[in-house]
Amino acid sequence: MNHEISTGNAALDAWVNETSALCEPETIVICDGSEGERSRLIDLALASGTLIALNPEKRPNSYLCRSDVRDVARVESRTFICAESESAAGPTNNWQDPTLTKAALTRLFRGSMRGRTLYVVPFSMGPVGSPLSRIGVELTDSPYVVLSMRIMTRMGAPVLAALGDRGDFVRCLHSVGAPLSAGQADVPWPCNPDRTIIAHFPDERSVWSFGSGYGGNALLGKKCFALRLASVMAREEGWLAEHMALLGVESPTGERSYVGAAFPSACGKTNFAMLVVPDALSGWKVTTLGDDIAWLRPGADGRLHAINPENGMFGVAPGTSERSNPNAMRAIAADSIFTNVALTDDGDVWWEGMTEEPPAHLIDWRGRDWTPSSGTPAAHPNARFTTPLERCPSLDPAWNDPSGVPVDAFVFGGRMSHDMPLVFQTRNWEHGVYAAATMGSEATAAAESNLPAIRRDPMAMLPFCGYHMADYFAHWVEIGQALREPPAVFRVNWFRRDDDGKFLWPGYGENARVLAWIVERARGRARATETPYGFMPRYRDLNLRGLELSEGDFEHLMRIEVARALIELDSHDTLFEPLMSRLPRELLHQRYLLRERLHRAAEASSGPVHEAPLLIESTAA
Ligand code: TSX
Ligand code: MN
Repeated sequence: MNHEISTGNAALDAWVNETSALCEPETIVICDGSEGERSRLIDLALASGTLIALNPEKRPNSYLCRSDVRDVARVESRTFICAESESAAGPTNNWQDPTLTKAALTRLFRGSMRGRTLYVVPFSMGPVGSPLSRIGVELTDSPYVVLSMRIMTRMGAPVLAALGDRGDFVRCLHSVGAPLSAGQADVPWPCNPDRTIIAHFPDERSVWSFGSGYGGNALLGKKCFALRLASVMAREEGWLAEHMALLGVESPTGERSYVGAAFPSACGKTNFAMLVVPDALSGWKVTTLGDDIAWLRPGADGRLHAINPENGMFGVAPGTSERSNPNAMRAIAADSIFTNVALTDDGDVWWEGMTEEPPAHLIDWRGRDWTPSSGTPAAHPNARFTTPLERCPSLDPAWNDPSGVPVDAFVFGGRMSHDMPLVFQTRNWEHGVYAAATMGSEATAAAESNLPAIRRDPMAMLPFCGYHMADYFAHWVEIGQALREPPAVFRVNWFRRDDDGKFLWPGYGENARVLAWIVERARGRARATETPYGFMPRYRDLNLRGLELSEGDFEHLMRIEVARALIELDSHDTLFEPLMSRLPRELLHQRYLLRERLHRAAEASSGPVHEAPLLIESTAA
């Protein structure tokens, strides 16, 4: 059991040896990221049944993977922030004592890799060698994780070279937690759901993940490192690690703007990141840098500069179609891994929403025969595609630029059937932080009132912030105050409905009309009117050419009913109350100012407030 480890980095060698002594793998492989290594891993995964080769004519170089039915999503209840103190983690995180947790994990990991190979996966979050990038190493006993990390991150020998003999790295330890005894046959998806735990140690920049092989639980560069640990690093070092898509917007004059966009789950963030501009908006173009995470740092020019730390997309498959996301459909046409989707009779993949008519026969995500009358989904609702960003047809030319791109605007959105307008620009940075902090999506309508319960998800970071959410808000306020040109901040809502329940806004590619107004507005050009919520486009301020959107429907789409807005405002307290002891005064001030603006609007309007939206004319930028 003595392995000669030589990665070129003494600290890494020592950590691998220490881990090997604890987990007792049969062999150790240091991953170089080569094509040969990839094909060896695929052969291994095919032999064990972990992967199924798809029809190379339909889906070249692509594979299907079916997880254990108990291991299909992130498990927030078993995800812990093991900060020094419970208050450092804050009331929105699960906290556990770091010393006790480390001791328990050490017992769990003892012998956990028996009969398996320990893969050493060096990876860079961000372009290799960029000052905005950070290096991590994942030690894992899952070939599926290695193959996925090879898509989702820059991985292998170039990263070890960049790390050098002295470089520091984030330690990511992962085991599926299912040791093999000698001669025992493996299962396609080994895991240990009863003992799953994902523990983050922000003070030592490490994460220990046991028992799950799935997505965010196991691909530790993504949510665990690039958001939970990185948010802590970012706060200490004066930058931001955000749950944001990153996109470029090119105007008809060839001017390029960059936008960071944060949405809670099920709002179509990946679709937005890869949006195809309709013909009616000729000359405008949207390009993609990333669909999930952005790292942003103040530059010498007083602006925020962003990179996407990832190298691939790990997108939800159900609902992805030619209509909802043609660029994604082209990206996943080859070189992709599909997890928990359905298999067609001709060796291709299918999921709910991919086509209007389902195929007559499929093998479902559990490996069983399926027909449209089966009464269960053919693909798991959280089924995923894993595909390299480089396959994305709308890829932005700067996606791999080590200096990142300057961000002109932030867009925050949620899913709201009522009340929340299609778009508004916040009045200034602090107001933007307030609007981002209070964003959310509606849950099912509350029984008593006819106002739906809103699940707040500040900056879409609730499950991903590695420290106290109030300190996170304060960090946002500070970052913007130090910028000479902070990004303009917008709220959007694609999901408002009319009285018959019909969506008022066509969404999808047509969102480019809103995006065009946003970037023009960020540059001080587009016109707007002042409302209690901020600056809003009038009917004539948005390019709505070729859309059948009546002025009446537009008015409904943008309407602010003051009485309901005041109730909405009061409900922000549910979010703030547990954070109150550390909440930055700027947010309390913004809440006060918003209330004042709404009260003034109520007084100014004659007659019932719900019939009188306040639209004060203004040309101010
Ligand atoms: O992703 C979506 N986006 C963003 C796209 C860039 N979805 C899909 C749901 C979230 C996963 C949307 N659904 C969007 C949207 O903008 N808007 C809607 C609501 C909607 C649904 C169907 C229609 C219109 C709007 N149908 C017709 O107009 C025919
Ligand atoms: Mn995400």
